[in-house]
Amino acid sequence: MRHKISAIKAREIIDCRGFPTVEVEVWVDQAMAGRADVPAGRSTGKREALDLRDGGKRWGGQGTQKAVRHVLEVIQPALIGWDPRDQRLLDAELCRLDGTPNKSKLGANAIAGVSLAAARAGAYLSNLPFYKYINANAHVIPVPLVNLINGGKLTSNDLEIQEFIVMPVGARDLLEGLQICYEINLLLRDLIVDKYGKIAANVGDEGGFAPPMSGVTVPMEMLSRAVKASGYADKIVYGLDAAASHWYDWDKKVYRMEGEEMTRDDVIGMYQKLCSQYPIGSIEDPLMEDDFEGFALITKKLEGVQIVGDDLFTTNAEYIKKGVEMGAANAVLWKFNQVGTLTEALDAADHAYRSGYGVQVSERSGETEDTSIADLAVAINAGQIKTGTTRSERTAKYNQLLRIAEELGSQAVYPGRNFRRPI
Ligand code: 2PG
Ligand code: MG
Repeated sequence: MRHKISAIKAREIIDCRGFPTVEVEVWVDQAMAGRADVPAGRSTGKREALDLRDGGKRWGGQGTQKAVRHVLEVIQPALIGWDPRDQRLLDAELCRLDGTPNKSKLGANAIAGVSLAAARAGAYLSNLPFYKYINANAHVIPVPLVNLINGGKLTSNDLEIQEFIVMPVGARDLLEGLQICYEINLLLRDLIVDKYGKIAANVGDEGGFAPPMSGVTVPMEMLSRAVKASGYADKIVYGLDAAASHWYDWDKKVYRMEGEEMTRDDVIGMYQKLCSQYPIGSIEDPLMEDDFEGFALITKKLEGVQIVGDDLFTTNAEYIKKGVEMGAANAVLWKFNQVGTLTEALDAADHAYRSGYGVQVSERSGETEDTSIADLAVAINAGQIKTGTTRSERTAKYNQLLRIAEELGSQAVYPGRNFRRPI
């Protein structure tokens, strides 16, 4: 039986940073069938689809009234009568209505909201949990990447590297993995308070501590002291999101850390040293976003380490193809709103898997209480998810994963050390 979209509603809601964002509802037969909130980045890649903001005085220019209007006045009339389960067709229509390569006419936030809300409506109409609606073979519960120390654009400290992460790869399951990470987090808090005073234990945008640190030596040392004290050293590996585009000096074409200028070789050398000192399992955006060649070089040099492209690939199959051809990185950071529609994001994941690349599902630094990415991570059997530390817009995703794990029961697989190739 076909179901028809009878209305699409959209409104401004507030994200975890106090900025507006778009919420969309897809209505079928006069009842709400699917709702989705659109997250927003701050440490964004320049090839991302455009997150349309109003400009002007209201809300510091960050308003999303234009995007909301585009949903109501352009997208809604075009999609009334469509079956929300025709996801590929519907997403293609969204791209056609926009007509620009980066969704700058309607706004990727307008488009992503409709695309995801339609998928959620499809699950509801099919009477299936969201992850199962996307994939009947969904069974991998991802390893969490919990970023215990935040820097870069996500904080107000001077730490260049954006995220210092622990990955509980030796845990039995997700719950034990989370227990390990949060026990380490409590010990880390004591170390930070001891050294910098209690004011330094405030947290950044993704709920990790944001102490007055810089460089790599001090944060890695402190994190590893907390790990040792926890007794879980053999159960974790470390991860980094360097977000290197944001400490790259675009005019002088050098990297800048703790006041020192660094060449690409210096930066690669720094990672090599770190990897010889600590068990590092994953490094995201180790170099700036245009340096595909540098990514190929570091992927070769740091054999065995997952090199993830976030700003490099922006969840876009076209850039992933380029990366694969050059051997740049060996994993893709997966944020559906970077590309704009669910179909394009699922295609990007498929392309990554077929090329032997891993896929790491990720939150944005501006999130809401929408937990769809937890379901999507299981749906695409990604094997890994990065969704922050404390604060409910982050923990909501872990909590949803715990529910899914319970529902899947003995079918659930926690991939542990195989997070990059879970199946
Ligand atoms: C990143 C993310 C989230 P943003 O760089 O990976 O962790 O930041 O959402 O600001 O792009
Ligand atoms: Mg990143």
